Amino acid sequence: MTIQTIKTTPYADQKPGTSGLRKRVPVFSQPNYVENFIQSIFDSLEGLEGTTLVIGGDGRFYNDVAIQKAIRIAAANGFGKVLVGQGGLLSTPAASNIIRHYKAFGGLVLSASHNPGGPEGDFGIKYNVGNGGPAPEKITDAVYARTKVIDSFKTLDTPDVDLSKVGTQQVGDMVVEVIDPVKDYAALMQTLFNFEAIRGLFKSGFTMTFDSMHAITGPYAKAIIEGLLGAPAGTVKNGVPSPTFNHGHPDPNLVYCKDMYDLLMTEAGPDFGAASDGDGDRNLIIGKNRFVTPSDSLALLAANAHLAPGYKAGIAGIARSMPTSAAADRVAEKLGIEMHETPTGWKFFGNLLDAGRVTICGEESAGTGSDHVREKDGLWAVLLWLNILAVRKQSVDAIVREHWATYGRNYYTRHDYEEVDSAIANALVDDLRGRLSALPGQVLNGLEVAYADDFTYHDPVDGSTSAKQGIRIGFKDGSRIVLRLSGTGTVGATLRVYLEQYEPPNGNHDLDVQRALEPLVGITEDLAGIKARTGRTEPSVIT
Ligand code: VG1
Ligand code: CO
Repeated sequence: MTIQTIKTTPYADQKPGTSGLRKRVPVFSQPNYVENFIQSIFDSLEGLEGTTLVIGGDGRFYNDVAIQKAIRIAAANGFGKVLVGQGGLLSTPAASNIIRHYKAFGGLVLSASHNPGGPEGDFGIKYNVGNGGPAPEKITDAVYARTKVIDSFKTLDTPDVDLSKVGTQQVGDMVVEVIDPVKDYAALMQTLFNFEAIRGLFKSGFTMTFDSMHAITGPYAKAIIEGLLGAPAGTVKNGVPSPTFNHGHPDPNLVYCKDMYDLLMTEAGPDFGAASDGDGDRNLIIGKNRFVTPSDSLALLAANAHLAPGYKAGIAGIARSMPTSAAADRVAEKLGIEMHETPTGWKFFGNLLDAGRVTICGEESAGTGSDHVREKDGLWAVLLWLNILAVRKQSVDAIVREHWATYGRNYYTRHDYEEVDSAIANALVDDLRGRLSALPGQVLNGLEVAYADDFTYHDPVDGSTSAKQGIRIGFKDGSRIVLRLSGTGTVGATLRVYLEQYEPPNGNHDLDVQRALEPLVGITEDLAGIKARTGRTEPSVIT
């Protein structure tokens, strides 16, 4: 086995987005495309010689090819050891845990998350640092700069490594250890939650359905929910990871989990329904007759976290991404703890979690997590919900209603316009940005604008600044419109419009969400002209 230095030429499009580099498989399959990116990551890191790297992916199409490349490049670049999930599999939160648990230098997470997979679908590569979390912008910027000038990469002349069995093998001077993807994660969950109480809940006749969407959480959910927690076999649906996600779209929302939603809205349906995405970091929560929005779920989990053993001493603070509703802010206020508003993307929570300033974080895009790892964690959110249900012995619906009666309700929706022409989307955002300074004080559709800006985040821990993180228009009554372009889409641009309206504790909590937010839709159209500019009469996805 000899280390080879192979000449290469740069690709111009390897800029990491909200969560790593995501492209269609045909793009990733171009000669040296994967090699260039991984070598650029390693070139941007200092002190990796002899250290441990974690590698795992969500099992999507091309995972098996990319993982072999990654192992060879890691060996040729001087890593001492690679820890890889059996079959090349690791959920994103499990990868984060393994990096932390084994004090690895970092990790490569191979996933395009909730994006569809397959030969024409999406693939992705993300680098996580030693705290287990996504690399901060300082590193992703350096990686991108490197991809633009890279002229060679190092690899090893060696056959594929057998990832099918747990155990240790040698690749050049590097050790490859294939590990059980589930074991350490399941152990961590048992330190956080009252498994006995949840077992009791299932014994009492409580029923649930968990949809793994043919993606990575199948083995985790089966081992934990059906295994350790004793839920009946069949509770976990679609639990075998498939390279194409069975030709589905592993995004746990009301569009792609509509059947489950419909089932939960019937008397005959189970008490509780949940799902997770391609790489297992997102969650969907539906109680009987009650869908819980991710923003509400964050607030509810924060308000009730002390009911789980891992959080019984209370939480230090809460952080949410800027477009996420302010429901959690009201909980933080009541608890008298810190509240932080960060840009979209989990990488912005890392510093706050490391500094112990926040314990629970969340995003409106179905991501919730805590300081147990440095990624959002789908199954964690489901288990915390189960723990809360087991202790409170109430239905999801009753718990949600009580919450609104205490804190008020933040009506909330997100309208996505997918695959919009990039030039049109950029012009739309630029034009609106140019008009923001004139908005405060104006009355639009009966609502007075309190502030209008393009969100800039000042990280209170390391002092770094991230500008242009999304347009926010806030109104005097607490309503809010947010507009931003997605950083995870792979075709054209995706315009996201986030709408929110606050209804106090004694207000009307039973309005239809889309109806309640109609006035804000009107204001958005007047301001941004989405229909006129894009020709779209309605959003592609409403969540
Ligand atoms: C989206 C979500 C964001 C999330 C990101 C990665 O990003 O809005 O909240 O952190 O996906 O999640 P964007 O830039 O497309 O809006 V995942 O589960 O795809 O890793
Ligand atoms: Co994901």
